[in-house]
This record gives sequence, C-alpha cells and structure tokens, in this order.
Amino acid sequence: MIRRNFLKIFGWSTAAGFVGVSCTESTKESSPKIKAESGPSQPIIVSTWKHGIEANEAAWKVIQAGGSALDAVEKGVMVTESDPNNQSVGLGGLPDRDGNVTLDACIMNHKGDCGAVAFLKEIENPIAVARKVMEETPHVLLVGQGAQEFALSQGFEKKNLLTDSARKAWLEWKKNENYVTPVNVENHDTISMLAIDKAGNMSGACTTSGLAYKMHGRVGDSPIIGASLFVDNAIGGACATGVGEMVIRIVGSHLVVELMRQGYTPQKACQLAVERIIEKHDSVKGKQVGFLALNKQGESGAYSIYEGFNYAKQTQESNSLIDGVYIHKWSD
Ligand code: SD4
Repeated sequence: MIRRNFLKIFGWSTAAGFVGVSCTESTKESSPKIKAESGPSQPIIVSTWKHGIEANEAAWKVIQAGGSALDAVEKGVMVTESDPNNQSVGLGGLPDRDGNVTLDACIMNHKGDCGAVAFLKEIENPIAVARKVMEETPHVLLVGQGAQEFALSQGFEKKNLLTDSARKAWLEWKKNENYVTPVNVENHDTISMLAIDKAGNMSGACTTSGLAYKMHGRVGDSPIIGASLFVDNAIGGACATGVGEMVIRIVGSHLVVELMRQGYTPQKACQLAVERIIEKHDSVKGKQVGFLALNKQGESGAYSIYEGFNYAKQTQESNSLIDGVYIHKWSD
C-alpha cells in the first residue's frame, strides 16, 4: 500500500604467504567445473565477528518461530546496531573525522530483491531502513539526507548516535589528527549476516558505521550490493568486512558467489577473492579484508588477509565462534 502511494506520488508505474590458522569448515576443494546445486538445507546462520553470537541468537529465534531468513537477518543485525558498546555499527559507532556518525547498510533476499542506505545519520537501525527501501520504493540505494527523510517518512525516529565513549575516542584521535584510519580488530567489525530459513531460502544483511574517522561523506562497501553482500538463492551468499575500498574494487561478495557457482567451496571461494584483492593492489600492508560465505548446502567458510577474523555460526546444535583462515599475521 505504501509502495503504491509512493509510486503514485512520484508518477511511476513500474519499479525500476602462509596460512596461519586451520579452519575445519569446508576446506576441501571441489572441482570448479561442478555447479553447486540448490538442495534442501537445514536452517543455519553465519555472521561476522564475535558480536555475531548475540546477533545470531536473535535471528535464530525468528527462524525457529517459522520466520523468514529476511526477517531473521534484519532482526539479528539490529541487535548489534542497537548495542551502544559496539563502536563499529549503529548506535555508539565511531564517527567520521568531523564527529558525525554516518551509517551504511544493505539487505538482500532470496529473490534477489535488495535495498540499501548510505551516509545515513541519526537513525539507529539503518538495516530496517534498507529493507524499507527494498520493499517500499522502486530503488535500491538511498543516501544522506534523502535516506534520512525517507526513514522519517516511514516512522523511524531521529536519535543522537554519538555516545560519550565514542566522542571521547574521537577527541583523543583528534589530538594527533592525521588521516590514517588504522584497520585492526578495534575499528572494523561490521556485522554481515547470512541465513537460511526452514523453507531453504537465503537472505543476507550488512550494517556498519564504516571506518572510524573516515572523511566526511565517505561511503564504504557496506551499502554496495555485490561488494559487501550478495545472495543468489540457487548458489549461496557471501559478505565482507574490512577496508571497503578494497572490497569494492573487486566487487568481492559477488565474486565469491560466482566462484561458488563454479563449484568452489565457500572457503576456497573466499580465499580466491582475498587473493584477487592482493593481486590488484600494490600493497595490502596493514589493511584487513575478510570474506564469509555460506552455500545452499549449509557449508560455510571464511578467509581474510590478516589474522583475527572470525565468524559466528548458528545451527540446530550450537552457536559458536569459528576462526577464519588468513594469510598474514599483523606482525608480518
Ligand atoms: C567499510 N567495510 O566501511 C566497512 C568497514 C568494516 O569491518 O567492515 N569493517 O569499509
């Protein structure tokens, strides 16, 4: 109904080195010639970083109650967005160099529908706005003021997202103000989540406050479908975390899904995408990127440039943290 009104208002009738850590998940390679099949699978959720454990719990409840993967990923990552203690996502996110908290998010369902917001200010749950973009507009991506106006029109409320501790950290950074955005475990823990529901459908979501102390107006990979997130319900899904610029340059998550389509395991597909990044950059020194992938058979894998990347995996049996495989140690 809202969508119909929207279309009416706007007069549109149609929608437009070495491997340091071993990982037990899906390390075997399959022939790249064999196409992945979409078969019935058990519900499963994977999400980036330790905070994924809590997010998975919320998402799992949705799925256990018979909800869709789309509802699950949205509700799941909202937990992280609303956590004031998390300094990389939503409320409490570290600001840009001028002290503004600006948020990026995207969501994609099993039909390939997708929605995203970028450079969004003062809205606690950008993922929910991204879903509204997907469902209530003929567009995929809204940014900045337009995204905020849209959110307000949908009933979202403005809120100051700069917490005292994020402000303190920013003021501390300002003392030696120089445009370096260190990328380590402290400032790059975007949450990306992939889920398969009881019907066997997959959806994904990604949400972040972006790199800490970024330039005002900078947008990373997180709201870019294909870069931070891609889902193909016939094959599987992939998502990314780390330096967005490097992910965008290779359209990373789409690449991972296409590699799975060619028959690579999620683990190997993530590895090949990381290797592509390394190949395409003169240097990746000190810059982290990690990919996480889940195929329709419920196999998962993760791979990153540097050590430290992990993901939370929720199944019927457990919700546990799994170390990804990496190429470099931070001390390299
Ligand atoms: C960005 N990819 O804005 C995000 C930051 C991030 O894990 O992931 N961090 O570039």
